[in-house]
Order: sequence, then C-alpha cells, then structure tokens
Amino acid sequence: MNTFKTYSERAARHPNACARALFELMERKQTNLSVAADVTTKKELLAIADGVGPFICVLKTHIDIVEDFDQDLVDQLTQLSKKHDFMIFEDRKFADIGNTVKHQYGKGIYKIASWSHITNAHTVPGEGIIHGLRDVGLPLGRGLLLLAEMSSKGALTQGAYTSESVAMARRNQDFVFGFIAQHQMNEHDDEDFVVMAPGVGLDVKGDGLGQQYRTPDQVIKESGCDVIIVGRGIYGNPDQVEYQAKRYRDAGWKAYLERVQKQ
Ligand code: 5BU
Repeated sequence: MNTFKTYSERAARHPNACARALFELMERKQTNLSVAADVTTKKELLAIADGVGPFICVLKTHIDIVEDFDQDLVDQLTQLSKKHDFMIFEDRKFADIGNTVKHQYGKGIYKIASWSHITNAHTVPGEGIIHGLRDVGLPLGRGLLLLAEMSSKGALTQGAYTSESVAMARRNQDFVFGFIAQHQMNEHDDEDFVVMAPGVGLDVKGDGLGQQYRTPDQVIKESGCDVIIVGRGIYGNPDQVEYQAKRYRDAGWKAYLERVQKQ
C-alpha cells in the first residue's frame, strides 16, 4: 500500500508533476507540516511565512481575508517560497460551474493561478468544476485538491459524496493529485492520492465554532494522511510561532517515520 511507502518512493513513481514536486520537497526538508496562516494583514502574513518557512512544506493561505492585499504581497510570498523552499496553497474552495471558476482562478484581483501552486475545489457542482480549473491551471503546472471530507462537525462531506469525489479525482489525475480529507483515500496499489488534513491540534479538541482537532499521530499514523495542516495551534500565540512550528513539524515527521517503518 502506498501509505506505507516513503515520500521519496512515492515521488519516484508518481505520474502527477505537482505531487512529485511536493513529495520530493517533503523528503528534502523532512517535514509534512503545512501552516494555515489565517491572518488579516500583509505584515502578519509575511512575518508568519518567513518565521515558519524553514519548517513547512506548504504555506496555506486565505488571500481574500488580507485587508491590505496587493500584488507586492504575492511577489513577496513567492520570494519566501523560493527562499525557504515551500509550496503555496490558496485554500480557495472553488464551488461554482466550470466557466465561472475559470475566471475566479485566473482573473479578478487575486489572479490565484499566477502564484498559488495548489488550490482546492468542492465537488458539489460536478466534474465541470475540475475541467474549468484545469484549463487555467494545468498549463501553469498547478495542481488541484478536491474536498472529499471536511474537518468540521456535521459536515455533509461523507458517504456517497466522498466516494463520488474520489471517483472524480480518479478520472482527472493529470490535474487532481489528492484531497483535503481526514483519511487516506487509495483503494489499490496503483493509486496514490495525496491527502492533506486540516483540523490538527496538540492542545485543544475544538474551537467552539465547529472545528474538530485530532493529533498528528491520529492523522498521519492512524488515518494515513500525508500532510498536517495547522493554523491557530501555531500562530495563535504570536510569541511562540517558531517554537510551535518546530513542535508540530517534529510530531508530524515522527508519526510519518513510525508509519513507514510498519511496512
Ligand atoms: P485551524 O486554526 O488549525 O483550525 O485552521 C484550519 C485551517 O484549515 C483554516 O484555514 C480552515 O479554513 C482550513 N480548513 C479546515 O479547517 N477544515 C476543512 O475541512 C477545510 C479547510 Br477544507
């Protein structure tokens, strides 16, 4: 099973360029940590990206919450992604018909496709959403994750919804390389979807607004996910951002090593 293979073994065999680049980077930096930097000013976002940069494989953004967004912000994020060797994932959660998401992805104020290596989409509109995003993203070497399972309490992403989402990914593996989910989704050996899991925390179980946290051990070792996404657990206390990033990086990597040693 691919879950028990190392990230570099998976990089060597993966047909999707974005997945290959990610696995190689994870092995090179020895990290499966993604930081969700959900702050509302350019200054804070850049400070977090620079501070956690050495410890992460992916910086996850919500660019539309930044009050003083400008092109200089994405230029600086791009420079930081090169300086520290991480990928950028704009967690845009596209959810419209193919024609509309094409414009939302490539145009408007944010021009997400021009700087974000990875983005994601809900599958609720059907497969046209993937085709629309692919028209814009594939020529730029971008990759897409589908939302197969959400972390929040009462999410409707379960059962047939989740299995249909996996089936859509299977039919579009040139562009779709994995999922946002809570478990690994591979059904056979020739399938190797990357799973990034939000809802990760070492100290608390929830946030009072529906978020549910599991530990890196539960996410990586028990559920077979590949990347832990951590937000407030890392940037919640501004004095401890680097300390917490190292702590989660170490916990995620230890869980991964224990998982692959089981093979
Ligand atoms: P937190 O501060 O660690 O709770 O932040 C989690 C981040 O992951 C935040 O940016 C959410 O928008 C994002 N997220 C999530 O929490 N759950 C999901 O199912 C998806 C995204 Br999809």
